[in-house]
Amino acid sequence: MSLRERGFFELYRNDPERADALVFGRRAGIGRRGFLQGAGLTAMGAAVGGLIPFADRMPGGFIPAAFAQGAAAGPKPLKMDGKAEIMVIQERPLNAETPEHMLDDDVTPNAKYFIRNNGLPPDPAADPKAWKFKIDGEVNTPLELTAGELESRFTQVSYKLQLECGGNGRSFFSPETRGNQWGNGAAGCAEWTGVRLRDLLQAAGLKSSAIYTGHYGSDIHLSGNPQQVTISRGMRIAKAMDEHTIVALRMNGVPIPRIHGGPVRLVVPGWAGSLSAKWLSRIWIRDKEHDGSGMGGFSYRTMKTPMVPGGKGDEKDTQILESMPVRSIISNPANGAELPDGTRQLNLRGAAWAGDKSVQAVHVSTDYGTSWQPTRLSAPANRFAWQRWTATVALPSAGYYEIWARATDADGKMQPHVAGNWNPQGYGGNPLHRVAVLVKA
Ligand SMILES: Nc1nc2c(c(=O)[nH]1)N[C@H]1C(S)=C(S)[C@@H](COP(=O)(O)O)O[C@H]1N2
Ligand SMILES: [Mo]
Repeated sequence: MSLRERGFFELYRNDPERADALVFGRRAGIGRRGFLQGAGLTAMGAAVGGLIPFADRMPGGFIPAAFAQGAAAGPKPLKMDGKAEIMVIQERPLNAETPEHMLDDDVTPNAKYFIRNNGLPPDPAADPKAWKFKIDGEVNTPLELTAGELESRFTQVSYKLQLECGGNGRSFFSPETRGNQWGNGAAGCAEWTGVRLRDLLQAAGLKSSAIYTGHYGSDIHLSGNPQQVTISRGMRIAKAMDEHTIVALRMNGVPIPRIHGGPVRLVVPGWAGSLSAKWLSRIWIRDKEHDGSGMGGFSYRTMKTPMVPGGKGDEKDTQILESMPVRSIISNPANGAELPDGTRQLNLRGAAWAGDKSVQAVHVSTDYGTSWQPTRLSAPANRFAWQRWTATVALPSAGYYEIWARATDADGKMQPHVAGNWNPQGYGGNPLHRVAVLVKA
């Protein structure tokens, strides 16, 4: 990469508005962007490494995907036994995301699964089968069970379940919000095996006062203080009774790896990942909305009415984030892929999911959203599994392209072009996914 090109990347990273003005030109005082042409087109072409066949369709005010991702400083590959080199975005607590192109498997292998910790994992269990967990509160008979009893005394079920962090997509918000700056990769779809929470709640006998759950894990607060709870979220009883909400013992056929919450964790598919308590030690059945750590303030909440982006916001105008919004990813090719000269067709693969809902369509565009074509979208392996899609697109000549993917859920809701409904902690950011590719001349 030449100095000039690097300068351009840096300019986009450090001062996207100025880069944008340089490339697209801006008439003084009007703030309206022209089309990419003249010196701007040359500079952009040099920076992205080729012609831009659909330059005239590039929308105003956006950072080319080639600069928006990958070029960012920061993420380092994870080095951990049993894990692939996913991207570390925070070391303590450990948080790591799976780049979209590493989510290309129908079922996400344990090695590639994202990691989200609020505290420090507990010491490895000396005897995993002796791991204890209890259900108490608004039940007739509190249960105390070991992992071994969960396996031997209750029916085991297996489902492929999509799970994503409530903050997945946070980095797409502008202005930046508090929290881990995830792309789309704080998500995965593994096969989980365990006991339906419903079966356990029926065994304990719910009182009529039971309306909410509260979840506790045995991880350690960053302060080291054993009295302090890292995170304790809960859900309405209806979600707890869904047949896909499970107290899991196995992940993709093996005992759940420690970093993913083994020996026992909850899996609450489709809702914010924080409900899926790892190292599960207790489920407290409540007679009111749970008030544990992560239930108040702006935590895991979105705005009821739009607020000024970057403003303070009013906590009373928030609602709990439950089902996650529709999202699609392109898992092949990777952002920044270079394709051999003469390439005129490109096979795409990806995944899409939509919280409690199914996805009815995924569309792709190669011309900045001017035209869209439908993809071949598979049915989910079971409810709450993500759906895989494939498509073949034509690339009319050599040059720089962006592939955009946009999913539509069963209710007709689509991913927006930019993250909407800004909220102080950045939940629910689900803009369409873009990858840059370069067809060599
Ligand atoms: N005990 C405990 N459970 C937890 C967390 C945690 O910090 N402690 N993080 C939650 C969050 S915010 C997410 S997104 C998922 C991530 O699960 P993973 O690390 O297996 O990907 O676990 C959830 N369960
Ligand atoms: Mo999360």
